[in-house]
Amino acid sequence: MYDAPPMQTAPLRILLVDLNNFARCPTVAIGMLAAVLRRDGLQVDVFSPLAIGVAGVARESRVGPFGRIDQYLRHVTANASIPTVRALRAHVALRRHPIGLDEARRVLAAFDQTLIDGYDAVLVSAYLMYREVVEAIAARCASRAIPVGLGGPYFAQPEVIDAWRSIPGVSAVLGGEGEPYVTRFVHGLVGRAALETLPGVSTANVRKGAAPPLADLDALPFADYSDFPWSRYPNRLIPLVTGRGCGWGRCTFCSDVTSSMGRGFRSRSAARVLSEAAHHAVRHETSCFVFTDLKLNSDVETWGALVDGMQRAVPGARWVAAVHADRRADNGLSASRLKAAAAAGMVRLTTGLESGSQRILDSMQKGADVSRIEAMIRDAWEAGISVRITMIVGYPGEEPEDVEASARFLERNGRYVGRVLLNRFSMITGTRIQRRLRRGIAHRDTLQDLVADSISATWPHRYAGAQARSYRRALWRLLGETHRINRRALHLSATAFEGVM
Ligand code: B12
Ligand code: SF4
Repeated sequence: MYDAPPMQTAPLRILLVDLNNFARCPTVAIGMLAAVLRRDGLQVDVFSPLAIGVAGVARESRVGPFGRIDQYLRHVTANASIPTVRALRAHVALRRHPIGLDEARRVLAAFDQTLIDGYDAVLVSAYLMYREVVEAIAARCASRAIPVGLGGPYFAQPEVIDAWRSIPGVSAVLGGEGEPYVTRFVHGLVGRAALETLPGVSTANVRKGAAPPLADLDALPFADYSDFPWSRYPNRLIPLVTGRGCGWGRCTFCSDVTSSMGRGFRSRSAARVLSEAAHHAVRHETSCFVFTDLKLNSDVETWGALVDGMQRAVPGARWVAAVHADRRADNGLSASRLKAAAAAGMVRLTTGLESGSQRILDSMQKGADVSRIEAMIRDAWEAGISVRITMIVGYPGEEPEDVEASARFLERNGRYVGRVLLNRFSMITGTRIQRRLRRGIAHRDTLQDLVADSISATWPHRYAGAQARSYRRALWRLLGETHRINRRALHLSATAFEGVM
């Protein structure tokens, strides 16, 4: 159990601002923090930009007929050696920012209206791309002498904390998972106490590392999703979390395992998760769930117990999850287990293929074999589960043959795959590859114009290998395959989850 909050006469009024704003389902972080604060007797309102019609990032929008050309131009211009081409690209990217100027104005105007209600403190949960909005919110609160506390999924790396902790008007940043500390954090903010005594809390004067990963997940209350604008979601989807972190945790590029909740694998018991599913099913009148675990088959026993218990907990449940076809003899993803998962309502899975080249998978330390991923995808398809795969191009050391191998993988398996998300490799602060690069161990020669952007935890760069004509030819082929797959209609049972994962 966690520390009890100090005694209080009248309950504090807190405004929780959701800048992870997603148009398809509620945000786990907000649901968890609201539940803990209410359990501890605080009065909480949630400010969600979606409630005023601002939808945030369109995660996976429908692919148009010219999608292949669009994707190709994005990849090629990102790696162009001519600075004007890159400047033009940056200009276009700015116009695609998740919250454009108009939306930001609407969010801030609505925020001003909300503040009139009077709050003792404002807590902001933010993805890093919302810097300007966070600054504007903090300035508005400062002018009313309302303390602001900040947290979010990527305030776990020292560079990022440094880049955010001195925003004028932000009293403190909490790095790491908030549940054990958020109530004391609020009391400290309101009482203008020395917040640095709390684990993971940094201020303009003192920088602390993120709080250690939270151990006993079963002790947490169920998330509270009552504040979300339910009428604005296309479907009633409930996010569920079984474990935090990933049972593998070694992929060099992975910034999920360097995030606030991703560090070190821990799991709730299947019984607790199933009883949370049943609770939300009644409360929100739905039977659709999105497991947000990084790898739901991390602990094979828990995964098996979820599959076995899901229909008993919520009759008619439909759900989606991410899995990793790792090298364990039993990774929980055999043909028979996948059939059982389908029977338990799993309509879609997402998995990181990353590359069709074994050489690249090994260099990423993916801990997986192309052949086994391929078999798993086919088995899932046969079981009636829609499959989404994520891939990366431009990983340091990637050659045209590797991109060709990825294209060939999709040519072989396209009919078994419902969607492909192909990302250009992004170097993220804190990942194993970035730390290695910083120590000068690898890759510097292939990454050009590399610069640190700690505000967004990225290291923008150009990949030297991508400039060769043979590489571009291979990329064009790969994009042709992804385009062909993504243009198809989705398996009917999975459409409720389209754009989520
Ligand atoms: C599931 C998930 C999603 C789901 C959303 C689920 C949901 N509705 O909640 C989907 C698939 C929709 C999604 C979409 C996107 N996501 Co996402 N997502 C995740 C994932 C895998 C898990 C999130 C989760 O369930 N967390 C569980 C909760 C408990 O953890 P938490 O969010 O970190 O919150 C805790 C702490 O951070 C802290 N905390 C958080 N806020 C605050 C505030 C205060 C005041 C305090 C004190 C503490 C605190 O306490 C919380 C409780 O412990 C994370 C990966 C990760 N490792 O975190 C990425 C992640 C959060 N996503 C990310 C991104 C970039 C996106 C997209 C923009 C991707 C894209 N380009 O399309 C979109 C944006 C969608 C949108 N907002 O419009 C990034 C954010 C990085 C950043 N720069 O900030 C992450 C970290 C992935 C990564 N490694 O890069 N995502
Ligand atoms: S299996 Fe997935 S979540 Fe786990 S470390 Fe690799 S990429 Fe990250």
